[in-house]
This record gives sequence, structure tokens and C-alpha cells, in this order.
Amino acid sequence: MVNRMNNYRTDVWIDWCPGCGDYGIVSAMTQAFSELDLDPTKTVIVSGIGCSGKTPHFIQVNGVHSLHGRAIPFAMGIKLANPKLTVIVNGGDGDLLGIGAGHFVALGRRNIDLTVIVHNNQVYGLTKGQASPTLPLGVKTKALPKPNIQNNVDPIVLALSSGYTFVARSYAMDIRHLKDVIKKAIRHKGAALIDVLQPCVTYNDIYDLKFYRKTLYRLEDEGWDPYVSSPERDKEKRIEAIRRALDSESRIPIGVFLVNPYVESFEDRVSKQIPEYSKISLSDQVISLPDGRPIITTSLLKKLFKDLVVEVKESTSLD
Ligand SMILES: Cc1ncc(C[n+]2csc(CCOP(=O)(O)OP(=O)(O)O)c2C)c(N)n1
Ligand code: SF4
Ligand SMILES: [Mg+2]
Repeated sequence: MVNRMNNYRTDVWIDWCPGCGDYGIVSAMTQAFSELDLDPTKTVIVSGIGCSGKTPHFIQVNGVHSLHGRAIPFAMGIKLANPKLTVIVNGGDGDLLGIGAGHFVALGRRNIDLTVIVHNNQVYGLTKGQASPTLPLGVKTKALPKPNIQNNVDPIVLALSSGYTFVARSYAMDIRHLKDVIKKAIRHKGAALIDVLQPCVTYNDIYDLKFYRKTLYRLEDEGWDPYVSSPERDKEKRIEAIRRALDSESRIPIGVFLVNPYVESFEDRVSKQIPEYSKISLSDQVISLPDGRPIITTSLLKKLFKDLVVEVKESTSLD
């Protein structure tokens, strides 16, 4: 039984480096869960591989520490099988925007109701500081023998152009700001992306606390309204939000860039095409008898396959 009074923290020893921004992310998440009063038994955190991938071990809800780059498809499967769950993805910038970039784009196009938190530290922390896809061209962090030879990808711009319906950036060391953004993202029905600037104190000596102290500013302080006011205005708002994201090299905006509540979620689209889906979710379907034996018997399985083979033959027949 999960005890919510412990503020959702497990008693697992946290083995991130002292001062790592990942601590701020865990604190903001647990505070957000607490304020939203999330039921731990109906909440799932899915992570990939990296320092960031350890997140579900430290938070007392259901957790899946999945494969490198595959947290999003795991989470999609969980959410589609059981839409009643609150599902959150934690992944590194390498995990979600390198090896997992195809899944990152696919989630935006589908608009499945998930919250994706990118631990954006511009490096591969777990494997000792190689350049990640968010490290700009020409920057030399301390583990690189030479300046970065590749250009970078901007998670906000990629999410805006992939169709995410909630897009925000926050900072791991501003726990209150991050907690508020996480709450908004979880409440939003649709694909939500939070790009979290997360100092890696061990391998990233360029984008450190001093750098962020000088460069961060809040979108809301400059009067930015992230809400799409009608379905027709989505494109216009996205273009303006992309402009804001690319605004200046010397200043980095944090806050919510876009919220569009008008786009149908993937779950709703599936329900329209397959009406049974909205009546009973896959996870509620009965698959075993009270004594634990599967309801599918060998003879039933044979019949199902026979029917399927006949169906396939009929649909591919040239007659
Ligand atoms: C298929 C596969 N390729 C490569 C690796 C090695 N690997 C483990 S973590 C990682 C990158 C971690 O960087 P990031 O996703 O940014 O997470 P961080 O450690 O910075 O939080 C890599 C390349 C792996 N585990 N699996
Ligand atoms: S290597 Fe970097 S990201 Fe990983 S725990 Fe240490 S400070 Fe954090
Ligand atoms: Mg990283």
C-alpha cells in the first residue's frame, strides 16, 4: 500500500551526483503529484536509459525503467491499454531526441494524453559526457576533446512542429516554476512536452547555474499568452511560439509556449473508429477464469486463426 503522506518519495538511495539538476525534477514532480492528489496506484512513470532514466526508482508510483529511446512507445501502450491512468515519461535529451526522436515526433502527431519531461543537460550524462542532440554546434564541454561538430535540435521547436498540444520549458533549479508547469501539463488532455533545462554539474561546465542565472527569463513577464483561442488559430499561434523559442541566442525563455485544447486526442479518434474501445478498455477485458486459467482455449484459438486465414484469403483473392 502506498503512503501518500511521504510526499511520494521511495526510500531508495538516490545516487545522482551531488548538485545534479535531476534532484530538482524529482522534487517538482513529487510536489506536483501531491498538490494534484494523484492516486499512486493510477499513476505511471516511464523512463528510458540515462541518469534521467533512474527517476521512477525514486518516486512512489508505478514505474517502468524501459529501454534507451523507447520510453514513449512503452508509455503509449500503457495509456492506450488503460486510458484511466496518468502516464508521465522521463527521458534524457539523448534518449528522447537522439535514438528516440522518431517516437518523440510520432507522439505529437498522435496527441496521446501523455506528459513528456525532457531532462535537457546537453550531454549524455550516464555514459560520461558525450555531446547530446541539444548541445549547440561549436560548444566544447569538458568531456569533449574538440568542439561539438554537430548542430543541435531545439525540443520546443520540434514539439511545436510535431503537433504537441501543450509545449513548455522550465528550469530544474526553479522547483516552484517547474512544479506549476508539471501540474498544467498533467491536467492538459493531449500530448504535453516539458523541456527542463537540467544542469549536469559533472560533465557540463558550459550550461551551468551561472549561465542560467544570466540568461533565463519568463515568457509571462513579457505578456505571452500561450492559449490557442479557436481551432482555426492553431497554425498562427505555433508560428508565433516558434518565433518566441528562437527569439535570441543570449536570452532563454521559460514558461508555457502553447496550449491547444481543441485537438482531438488519439484515444478519442480510436473510439470513433472502433466504438468498442470507448466502452471497455483493453486492461478491463477479462482474460482469465476465476481460477487463473486463460479464457482462450486451444480449440478457440484454432477457430480464431481459421476464421482469420479465411478472411485474409478472401480479401486478397484476385477473383
Ligand atoms: C540501444 C542503446 N544504445 C546506447 C546505449 C548507451 N547509452 C546509455 S545512456 C546513453 C545516453 C544517455 O544520455 P541522455 O539520454 O541524455 O540521459 P542523461 O544520462 O543525460 O540523463 C547511452 C548512449 C544504450 N544503453 N542502449
Ligand atoms: S552525470 Fe550529470 S546528469 Fe548524471 S547524475 Fe551526475 S550531474 Fe546528474
Ligand atoms: Mg542528457
